[in-house]
Amino acid sequence: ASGDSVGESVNYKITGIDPGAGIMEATERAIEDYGLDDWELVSGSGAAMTAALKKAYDKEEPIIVTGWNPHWKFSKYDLKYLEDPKGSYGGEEEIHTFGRLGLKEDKPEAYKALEQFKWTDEDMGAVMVDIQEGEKPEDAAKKWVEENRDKVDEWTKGVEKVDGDTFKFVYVAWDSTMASTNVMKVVLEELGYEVELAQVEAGPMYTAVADGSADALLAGWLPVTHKTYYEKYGDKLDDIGVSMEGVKIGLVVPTYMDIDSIEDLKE
Ligand code: PBE
Repeated sequence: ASGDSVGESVNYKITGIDPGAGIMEATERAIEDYGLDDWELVSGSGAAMTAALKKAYDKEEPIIVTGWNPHWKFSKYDLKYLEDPKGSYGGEEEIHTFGRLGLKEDKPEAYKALEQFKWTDEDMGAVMVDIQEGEKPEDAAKKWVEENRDKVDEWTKGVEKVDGDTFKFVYVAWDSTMASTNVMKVVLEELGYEVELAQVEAGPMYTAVADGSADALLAGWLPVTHKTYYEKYGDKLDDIGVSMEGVKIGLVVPTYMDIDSIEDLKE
């Protein structure tokens, strides 16, 4: 109701995602940096966050979520990032592909495809929207690959086919990561690999590649989002390449909310 502070209107809650996500650490930092002592970051999952967002949005109620690009929610709802003058969330980031040490020697063909894998927010968005609308992740990925042969051909340029070698990706159930991991699964399968996807939490995703129990992960957000993971495991990872530039994290609200900056949460 009018007259209430933003904090009161959302019970001083920020709707977060899974506790291991880098955006959760960044949000705890924002709470510190901006002196939001009364505020609480509530953890859950990517799916619970988007469900809460939809529920609030349909009733035009206030809500503050941890958000990131690429994400289908920006095509479905009118949303805005809160300005972050203190830079708690960093700036534009890149998504890195990390492989286990020794991958280049053991699976040079898959390695080369991963090295050449690079796409855009718009590309990934098409896969994400199909998944969000109910298509199976693997079917949405196959459809994208069929419709974007020119791009896939760039990734597989000069890559020889293999005969049934295995390849294991670890991933977290973040919408963006599900899209990329399923697309690369399809691409490596076309090259002759038998590809396994293992869904885990963020910490185990990094440890699996660092200890060699998985071959690669496609969700290395740097320099800020996964800074802590990278400091811990970086020397046991092969930084294979950057699959996307200009990605971003922050606090996101519907445009009907009358605030613009994280600083407005103090009032
Ligand atoms: N995300 C999506 C992840 C990385 C990919 C922004 C939710 C995070 O660790 O916060």
